[in-house]
Amino acid sequence: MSVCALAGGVGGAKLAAGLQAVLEPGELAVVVNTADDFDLWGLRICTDLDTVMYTLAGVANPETGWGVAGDTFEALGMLARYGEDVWFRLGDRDLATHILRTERLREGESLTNVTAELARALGVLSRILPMCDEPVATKVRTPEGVLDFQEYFVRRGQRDEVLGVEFRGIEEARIPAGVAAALEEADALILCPSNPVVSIGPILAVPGMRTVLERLAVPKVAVSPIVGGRALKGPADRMLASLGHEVSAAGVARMYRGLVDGLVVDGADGAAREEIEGLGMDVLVTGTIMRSAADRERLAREVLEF
Ligand code: GDP
Ligand code: FO1
Ligand code: CA
Repeated sequence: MSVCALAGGVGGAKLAAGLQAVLEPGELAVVVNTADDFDLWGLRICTDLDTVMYTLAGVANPETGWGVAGDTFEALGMLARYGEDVWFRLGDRDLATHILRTERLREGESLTNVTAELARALGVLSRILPMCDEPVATKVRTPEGVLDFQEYFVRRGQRDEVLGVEFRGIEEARIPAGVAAALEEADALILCPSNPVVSIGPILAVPGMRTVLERLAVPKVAVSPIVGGRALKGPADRMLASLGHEVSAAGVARMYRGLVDGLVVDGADGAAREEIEGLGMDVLVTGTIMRSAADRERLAREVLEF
């Protein structure tokens, strides 16, 4: 069974890891948000791609969900000695990924090919596919002005109210051949529990993507990242609220209406079943909080069955 999943970083990667564990090698393709990508010290950093790659390779830092397990920060310490502001925590092992990726991109290789090369070397048995090969950059409009995504997310700790988001460069983005092929082959489409605005949002905003996905004649299921009216981590709840969406599983259902046939919601949101079914979606109510590898696999199995 071929499965195509759409994912951002930490939340998406967890379900992707569960799917990879319960499927046969090669059956999973993960289309990943690249609008968080940015340049730092001359290096191209692709946070969501790396989070998915490290998680699927089993080397992600279990405490943070991002970065490499057991990483050290010697290079960062040296940069600090040179007087650099080291607000973005790049580990020594993680730096190797950025160094190699940057070199390959500079040689003219596509992000799709570079990512495949890195993932293969780490032993990843799934396809990790950037949503596009063109650079796209999320800009966050706040009362303090327009911020680069990582400026908003990491440097300022998501403290600013989000008045709007823009995916700069998205008009030039094209659906890569590898993504088109993965979607064509897929027997099911799964939207992971990722931030609907800044993780799934950019993927759907690649020109033509939403239409292609809407027309896919396979079962399509999303897992709600909102549990009991809150995000488990990060600013998704406040972001939905300030952008005028309802902060609930039903609010997520409305955002994905016409795109998915089913929504998986947490036990805490069981009362929303009728409202969501009223939007024309099937509902699966189950435990969706993934704390352990066993949780990820159990949820992945239930999602596939659903
Ligand atoms: P990021 O790119 O690292 O911010 O990660 P994503 O966009 O992929 O995921 C962020 C979202 O994942 C947040 O809205 C969280 O509420 C959600 N999330 C994280 N862990 C879980 C989980 O175990 N279960 C569910 N249902 N949602 C989760
Ligand atoms: N997130 C942080 O909150 N602080 C960091 O210093 C940080 C460093 C970092 C380095 C590499 C990487 O791949 C991810 C990193 N993240 C960090 C996570 C990441 O930037 C965010 O979780 C996502 O981009 C938001 O979706
Ligand atoms: Ca992200």
